[in-house]
Amino acid sequence: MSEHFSKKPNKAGGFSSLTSTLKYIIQSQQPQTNVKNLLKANKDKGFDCPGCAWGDEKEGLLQFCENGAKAIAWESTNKKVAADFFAQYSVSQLQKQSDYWLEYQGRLTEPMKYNKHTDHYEAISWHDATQLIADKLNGLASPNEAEFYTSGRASNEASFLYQLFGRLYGTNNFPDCSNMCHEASGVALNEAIGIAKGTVVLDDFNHAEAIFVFGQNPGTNHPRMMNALRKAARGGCKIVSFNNLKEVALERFASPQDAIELLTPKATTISHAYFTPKLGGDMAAVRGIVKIILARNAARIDSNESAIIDKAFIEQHCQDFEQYQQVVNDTSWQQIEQQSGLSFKQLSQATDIFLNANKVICTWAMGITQHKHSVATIQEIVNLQLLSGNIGKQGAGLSPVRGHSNVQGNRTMGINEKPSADFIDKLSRAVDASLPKAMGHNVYYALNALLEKTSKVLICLGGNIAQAAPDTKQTHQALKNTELNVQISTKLNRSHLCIGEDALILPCLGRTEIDYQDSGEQFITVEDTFSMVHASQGSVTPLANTLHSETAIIADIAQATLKNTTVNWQQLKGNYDLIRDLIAQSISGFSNFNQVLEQPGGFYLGNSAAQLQWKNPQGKALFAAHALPRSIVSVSEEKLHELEHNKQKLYTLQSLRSHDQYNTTIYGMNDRYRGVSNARNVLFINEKDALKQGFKNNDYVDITSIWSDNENRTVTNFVLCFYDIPRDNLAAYYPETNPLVPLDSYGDRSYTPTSKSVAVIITKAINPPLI
Ligand SMILES: Nc1nc2c(c(=O)[nH]1)N[C@H]1C(S)=C(S)[C@@H](COP(=O)(O)OP(=O)(O)OC[C@H]3O[C@@H](n4cnc5c(=O)[nH]c(N)nc54)[C@H](O)[C@@H]3O)O[C@H]1N2
Ligand SMILES: Nc1nc2c(c(=O)[nH]1)N[C@H]1C(S)=C(S)[C@@H](COP(=O)(O)OP(=O)(O)OC[C@H]3O[C@@H](n4cnc5c(=O)[nH]c(N)nc54)[C@H](O)[C@@H]3O)O[C@H]1N2
Ligand SMILES: [Mo]
Repeated sequence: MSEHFSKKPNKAGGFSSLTSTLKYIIQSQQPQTNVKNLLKANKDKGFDCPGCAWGDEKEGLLQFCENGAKAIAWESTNKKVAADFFAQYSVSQLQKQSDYWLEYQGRLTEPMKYNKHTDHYEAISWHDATQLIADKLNGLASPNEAEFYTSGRASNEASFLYQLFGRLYGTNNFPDCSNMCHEASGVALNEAIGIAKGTVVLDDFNHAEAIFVFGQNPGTNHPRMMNALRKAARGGCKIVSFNNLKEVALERFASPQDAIELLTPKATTISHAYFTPKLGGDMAAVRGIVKIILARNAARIDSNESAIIDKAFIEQHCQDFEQYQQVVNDTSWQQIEQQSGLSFKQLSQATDIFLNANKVICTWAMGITQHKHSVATIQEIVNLQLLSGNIGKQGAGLSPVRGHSNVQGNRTMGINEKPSADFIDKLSRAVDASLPKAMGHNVYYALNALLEKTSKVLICLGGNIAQAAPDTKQTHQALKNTELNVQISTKLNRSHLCIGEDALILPCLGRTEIDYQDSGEQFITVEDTFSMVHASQGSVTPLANTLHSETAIIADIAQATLKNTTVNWQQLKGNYDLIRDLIAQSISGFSNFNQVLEQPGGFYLGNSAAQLQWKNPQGKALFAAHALPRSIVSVSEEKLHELEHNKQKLYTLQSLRSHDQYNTTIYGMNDRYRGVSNARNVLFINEKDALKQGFKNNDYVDITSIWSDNENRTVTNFVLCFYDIPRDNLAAYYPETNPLVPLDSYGDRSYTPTSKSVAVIITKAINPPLI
């Protein structure tokens, strides 16, 4: 082994999880505050954990997990980044620091404005900052020259006001983190079942007989989902994992809340069967399962036995089954096995489990959504579920597991560059104003518009677009082209350092902090991945009295910008109940919003597909009949010849999260569940592939992506880690590998960067570090 790599642990969770939690609480230098915070996480009258969008359980003493604790402790630090900090460091100096260092400096506490003459950020009053934004926006030739980005932590109240402001100002330019995340799920589900959300609720996991988990690493990214999986597995439900890597939590998990599993080597076996498809191979894998089901069904019908597909469900609820059957017949086993990397035998085993269960849930996350053919892949998962009528019954359904804690709520509130006509109509009536209907910009179009300088102002409600978006060089250039870059943030990150003309940092309250306005203490609301809406209220004193809430910041900017506004922004800012009243009038499903919130645990927004109502134009659940993609990555014949000529091997690379990060926020340098310590520039590779190219474990390599333009996209000095990963596939961490993802390499119809399938070559490092 080496200084960085050791054997991966034989279980996830347990004692190591508890000690890691304590370590982060102590490091925050606010242990008392954070213990108080953790006791309130995801509890009634507490705050919603900013860690992920998983739903809350009704019972249980503690409702947080190791990585939620990290997120909370990261926010609740007593270190401040204020005017003196920016006087000490110029922007050029800050640019040289790592992402980890930048965020580690503490919480932003004062509004700051960039001074290009000194290259330093300097303090500015809230009033002057707000006025600067208003003047700049009002000076643009068209409202469509401004981009309003949102990251998925923003509350329902903040995101509702934000989109209302943007639309009253005159644009639908609402790029958001979801464009880089679950967009494909939204597009696929909307078309197929008439609603862009998952059809299950948390309790369904208690009733499922099988759970198929595709392309997701819940041990790290949705640790509270592990409780549901563990409980299900212990109750006899069969869990089947499809993951490019053997993720230890999906193999064996120990609950830190179970004394025996905590203190002994014991753990619960999670996956009954574990398959490691090739990157992008899930559509082929599901196609294989369907092909087996249809073949077995046909054989049974030939011998006068009852069907194994749910014919009644298909006839009553579905459309286009015949076309789909045809496409399945036309898909060869050779293509299925080659693209999925799984054998007929393995897929038969998965089929047996699927057919033996009367109620199946399919969950998925980024391993499914960040490919070119993600929409088609998700629709293939829908097809599988429709075949057995696994929608609209308890314990069965579709479950895209969302990332950011309120990303689903943001969309419900109208953060959407392509709003429906119904949405705009209802909102227009509620505020008695006409609103733009034309499609606006998603992240892809926003970055292009900034690159072309047809967009000039970027306002970001949270997030870190500079590091989250693909093609880092291009993305940074896009931000540097802005005439005004406004970042509403809690922590310093690279998006504050990519500056064109003017830039503002507007520091805001975090989830854990008390939000006090004119009418008293406020709470906000969020929607989880199961469409449950509930309140969230911070309880610790804000780190500085100069911090404003996101909601207040937006209301002030709106009031300063909009001349003849029908909305009383100051009133809304003073009392969030009034914002909720406006939401109740503007958005379907929220009537009596303030009243229904009073029930403990919040309220369920409902899901039409789960009620077997199909709200797409066809009024039926659709079997989408897509052929399998010709290849997973887009590389031209010409490039392939060139690589062959140069004897260069083409790999497919996925970029993923370590255990010590929250998206672009790096908490530490370890990835405990994969046996990695003190390193992030790591490239996971199959030993056979590496040896064939003459590489050893721990060798340093440079990675270059292959794309149709002549741009050189290379990252250097990644250390090779031999790993149990399919041949021809590689894995490395995000955001370090974002420079490799070409901006134009995006999902069909989702425009999501293909972060899980980048065509790359690897070469010996030109300038390896001296050891
Ligand atoms: N602690 C923590 N929690 C988080 C986040 C975080 O960064 N840290 N981020 C939040 C956000 S915004 C999101 S979207 C979610 C992300 O949650 P995940 O989707 O779990 O995140 P990734 O790390 O990108 O993991 C992708 C998983 O899919 C697998 N995979 C990759 N490609 C393929 C493929 O083609 N097929 C299959 N079958 N598997 C594949 C990878 O091996 C990996 O296990 O987590 C949320 N929660
Ligand atoms: N290569 C590659 N790229 C990816 C992905 C991948 O898997 N691979 N994943 C994609 C996914 S799934 C997502 S969701 C995006 C994430 O994209 P973003 O949501 O834009 O990024 P985050 O890293 O979550 O944002 C972190 C910053 O948010 C700010 N912040 C934290 N809390 C708050 C708050 O309460 N309020 C405000 N206003 N600001 C706050 C802090 O300043 C912090 O620096 O990245 C995408 N990019
Ligand atoms: Mo995400």
